[in-house]
Amino acid sequence: MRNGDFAVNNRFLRACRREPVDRVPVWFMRQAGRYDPEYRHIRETYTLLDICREPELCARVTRMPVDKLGVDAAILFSDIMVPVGAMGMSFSLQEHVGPVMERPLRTEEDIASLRVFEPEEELPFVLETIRHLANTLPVPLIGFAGGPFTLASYMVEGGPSRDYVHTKVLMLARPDLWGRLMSKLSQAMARYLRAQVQAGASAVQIFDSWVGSLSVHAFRAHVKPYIQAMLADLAQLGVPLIYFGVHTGELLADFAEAGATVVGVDWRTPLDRARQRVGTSVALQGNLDPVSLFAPPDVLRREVETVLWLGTESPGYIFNLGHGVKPTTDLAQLQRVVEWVHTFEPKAQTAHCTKEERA
Ligand code: 1CP
Repeated sequence: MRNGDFAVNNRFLRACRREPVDRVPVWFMRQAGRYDPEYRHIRETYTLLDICREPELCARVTRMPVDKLGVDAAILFSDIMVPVGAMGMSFSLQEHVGPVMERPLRTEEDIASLRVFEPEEELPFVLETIRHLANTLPVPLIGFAGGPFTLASYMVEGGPSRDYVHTKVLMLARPDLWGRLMSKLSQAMARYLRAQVQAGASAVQIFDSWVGSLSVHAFRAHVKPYIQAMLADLAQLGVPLIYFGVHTGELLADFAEAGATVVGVDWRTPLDRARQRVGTSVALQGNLDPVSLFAPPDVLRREVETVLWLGTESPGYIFNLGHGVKPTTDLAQLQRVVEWVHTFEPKAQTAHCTKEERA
């Protein structure tokens, strides 16, 4: 595989397809961000949304962790809220808080006024950034969008929430309106992700970070059908489709059943248990506790190795954290993790042997 004139490291894509790899691939959710002094310096002049709207700068920020950490994939620098603006809802990203809506979405009229937008028209800067990156990056680029439940939670609550009261009450008490909201969000995000792939993204991740706040039966009744439709639509593109949320141990089997080809796992569920739940037809991604990056290097190394042993028990494994890099993480710790992952012998992945055969 080549991007422009560069030979591209494709072990990330191979692992997504459960093919043998020379080394375990690694990238980190939120790998571009505040832990990096160069990013903090850029943020003194530009807001996060300024960066997203400036293709050259955005491409530079996307690339920074590839050069500094040696990760095997880049993730587009953006935010899950960027397309929410394009759907017609105003918001701001507030320091130490996160996304805050100008006016929360609560009524039938609010839902009716949401636009399933045309990405080329509303977010041309995202696609321009991707086109630029696809020709220059030495690793595959992951495009992304928020999952419908997670986006709905910000829109309906008006900002970050602990218990999602308004969102869940809308879902339970007005399933008709909830269905309209989920349809619009899943259609808009599928269209947005399709445009990202057409512009040059080699894989996509749906960040449904807060979907694990739902019971299994609520997920099945009120969210899964829309994820399934989204993933079926995107499957035609032939790229890996990663679906991720935190606190989702009980939902993992449903994630695989819904059509994800890579299932993201948070740190609470051991990867061997995750594998039992999802079966062998999907790849797994995860799941080092992001807080372990604050432990001394020898302790961190043991944690990394535990994750690696469990992850490489079966083919199709991508090392990652169980959630995003925390802003005060030491860059040197992330560099160490990449080195340890890359020097680990991925026995099961190359030889396809079982745990018993290896013992
Ligand atoms: O300027 C800043 O540094 C503010 C922090 C920040 C950053 C770095 C925000 C505000 N967004 C981002 C970029 C971002 N957001 C990326 C960058 C690409 C990467 O390197 O990974 C990505 C993938 C996201 C996705 C995102 N935004 C998610 C899903 C992933 C996750 O962490 O669960 C969510 C939930 C958001 C909302 C959001 N935006 C920003 C914050 C602080 C939050 C979370 C607020 C909350 O806890 O509810």
